[in-house]
Amino acid sequence: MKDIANQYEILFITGNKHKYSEVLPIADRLGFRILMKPGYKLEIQSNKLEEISLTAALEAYKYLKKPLMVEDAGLFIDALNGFPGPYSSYVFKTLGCDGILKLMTGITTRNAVFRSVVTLIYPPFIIVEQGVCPGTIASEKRGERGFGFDPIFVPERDNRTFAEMSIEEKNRYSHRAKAVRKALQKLKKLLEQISDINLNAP
Ligand code: ITT
Repeated sequence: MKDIANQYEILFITGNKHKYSEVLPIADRLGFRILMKPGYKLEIQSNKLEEISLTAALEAYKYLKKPLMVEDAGLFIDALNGFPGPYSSYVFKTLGCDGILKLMTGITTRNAVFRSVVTLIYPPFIIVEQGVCPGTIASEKRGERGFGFDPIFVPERDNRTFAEMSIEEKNRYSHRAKAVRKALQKLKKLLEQISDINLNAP
């Protein structure tokens, strides 16, 4: 089958270079060209990642009118009733990893999940996919790589934090990698399907 995805370019609406570096190899493997586009992500106040992601994608599309993707993520800590969740960006800026570790002092149940919601607009398609990465909150910061809460998050089936991993290693587990892979695979399949349709047929 012809590699249809190769012909398509998708803008990644984000101001976060780390996210872009994580998504790049996944898109590349599927034959898509992803370009980072900062400055167009509207961040609404909502307690639902799906709503934040979809609204940001639709708003960006209103201005750019080009195929694009938005990814919104958050860290949900069980013992803190899902905090910081959809407020992760603000909480990272204000409390940071140290603040979260402080809130977790003396707490032995350290389960948490990273969740990601990708909205991909490629007319006539709008694809929304989720990715979840279960794990635990470490007792101290470890590692220099990555961004955000990476130094304190240990994914299930490993004992290193995300900040101790290469991008390829983090992508084997991460919420973002799972959501982006699913969304791009679905798009590729749909593009292949519509390219088989003969629009001039009577
Ligand atoms: P955008 O421009 O794409 O919005 P952002 O960094 O603000 O970039 P999000 O709103 O999706 O991204 O994420 C909220 C915060 O959650 C983010 O700032 C990090 O602190 C944290 N976070 C999300 N994904 C993460 C990951 O893979 N590793 C570590 N922290 C992450």
